[in-house]
Amino acid sequence: MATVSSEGGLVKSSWSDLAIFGGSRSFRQPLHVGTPNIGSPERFFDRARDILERKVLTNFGFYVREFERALGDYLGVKHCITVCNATVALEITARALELRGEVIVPSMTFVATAHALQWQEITPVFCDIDPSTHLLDPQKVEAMITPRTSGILGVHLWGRPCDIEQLSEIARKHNLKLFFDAAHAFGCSYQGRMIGRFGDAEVLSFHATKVLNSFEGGAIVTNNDQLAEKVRWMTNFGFAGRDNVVYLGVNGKMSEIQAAMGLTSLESFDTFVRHGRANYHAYRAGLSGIPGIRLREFDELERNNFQYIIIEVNPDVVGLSRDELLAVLSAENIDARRYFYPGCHRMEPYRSYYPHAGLLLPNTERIVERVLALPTGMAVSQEDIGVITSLIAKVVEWAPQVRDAMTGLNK
Ligand code: T4K
Repeated sequence: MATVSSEGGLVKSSWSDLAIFGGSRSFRQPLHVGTPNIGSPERFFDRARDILERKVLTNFGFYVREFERALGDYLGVKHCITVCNATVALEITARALELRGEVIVPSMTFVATAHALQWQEITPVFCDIDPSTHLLDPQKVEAMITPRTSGILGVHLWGRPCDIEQLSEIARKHNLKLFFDAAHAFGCSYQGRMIGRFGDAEVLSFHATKVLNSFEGGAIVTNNDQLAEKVRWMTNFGFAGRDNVVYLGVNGKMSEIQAAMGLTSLESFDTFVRHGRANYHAYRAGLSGIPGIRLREFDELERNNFQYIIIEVNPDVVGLSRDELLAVLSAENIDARRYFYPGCHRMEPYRSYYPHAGLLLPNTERIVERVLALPTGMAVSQEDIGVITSLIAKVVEWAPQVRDAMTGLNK
C-alpha cells in the first residue's frame, strides 16, 4: 500500500504501487524539465504597458537595446546582438563567418545545432564526444578535419564548457573558424571567465525552457567588431542603414516584448540559479549510492546555471534500461526527457545522407541510450526532488520485479 509522506508525496511500499502498474501517481500534475522560470510578473507588465505607450514594438527599440546592454555587461563581452531565437542566431553566425563545405559538430546535441548548418547546405560532420564530459573530444575533432573543413561548432552541453583551450588551438593550427552553441550555458564560466567571450562568437538561447528566457529568443555575442556589425545587419535583412542593403540577410530580430521578458528574467536570474543549485544538491544527496545511476556533477569552482539535471542509467547495473525507467517515471507524472536521443546522426535528413555515421560515434551511441534529464527549475521544489529520488531508489531496488511486470504489460 502507498502511504503519504510528511512532505505530501506518496511513499510506495511495493513495486505493485507504481503508477505504471495501476497505483496512484506520485504527482497530481506533471513535473517538467522545462517549465519556464518566471520573474516578477509586475515588472513584466510594467514594461509591456510601457512598450504599448511608446508604440515601438520591434526593430531595435528601447528594450532590445537595454537587454543587449545588460547582457553584454553581465558577460563582459563587447558586442551582444539579440536574435529571435538561437537557431536563427546559429544560422546567421555561420553565414557571417563565411562557413562552407564542412563544419565539425557533435551529434550529441539538440538537432537545431546541425540544422542551422545543413539549412545553408553546409555539411555538419558529426564528431564523437568524450563519454566522461558528453562534450566534443578535441582529439577526434582534429582527426575529422579535411580540406573541405571551414569551421568547428562546439556545444557547451548541459552548461558545461567545451575544452575551449584545445579547440582554440586546433582551430588556430588549421586556420578554421571556431564558434560555440552556448544555448545551455548562459551564466556559466570557463576557467573563471564567463561563457560568451570565446571563439569567434558564441550563441545563447533564451527559449522559454531555458534558465533565462525571453519567451523565444537568443543572442550572438562576440568581441570581434567587424563580425558584430555584419551579424547585426544580417539579422535585419542586410540593411546597413535606410535603403542600403549590403548583405544577404533575414529577419532575425528580437521584438520589444521578448526583450521585456528577457530583462525581467535577468533581474531574477540569481534567484533562479540559487534555486537550481539547491535542487541540484537535493538530487545529489537523494541519488548518491543508488547503484547504476550516475548524476552528472557540476564543477562548483566555476559559475554554473544549474539548468539541467542529467543522469546516466547503466542498464547492466540497474537491471532496467533507461527507457524502462523513463516509462516508470512518466507514469508517475515525472516528465523526464531523453535529451538528445537518438543523436542528430540518427535523425533526418542526416540518417539518410550519412547512414554509417554511427560507426565513428561509439561514445555518442552509448551515451544517448543512457541519458535522462530530470525535472528542475523554479517549478520544482526540493520536496518534489525528495519524492523523485526516493522513487528512483525504490525502482532500482525492485528492478527484477519491475522488469518482469513490464514484460507482462508488453505482451
Ligand atoms: N542548441 C541547443 C544545444 C539547444 O538545446 C537548443 C534548444 C538550441 C540550440 C536552439 O535554441 P532555440 O532556437 O530554441 O532558441 C526544447 C526547446 O524548444 C529548445 O529550445 C531546447 N533547446 C530543447 C533542449 O528543449 P522540446 O521539444 O524538448 O521542448 P518542449 O516543448 O517539449 O518543452 C519541454 C517541456 O517544458 C514541456 O514538456 C513542458 C515545458 N514547457 C515548455 C514550454 C515551451 C512549459 O511548461 N512551458 C512552455 O512554454 O525542445
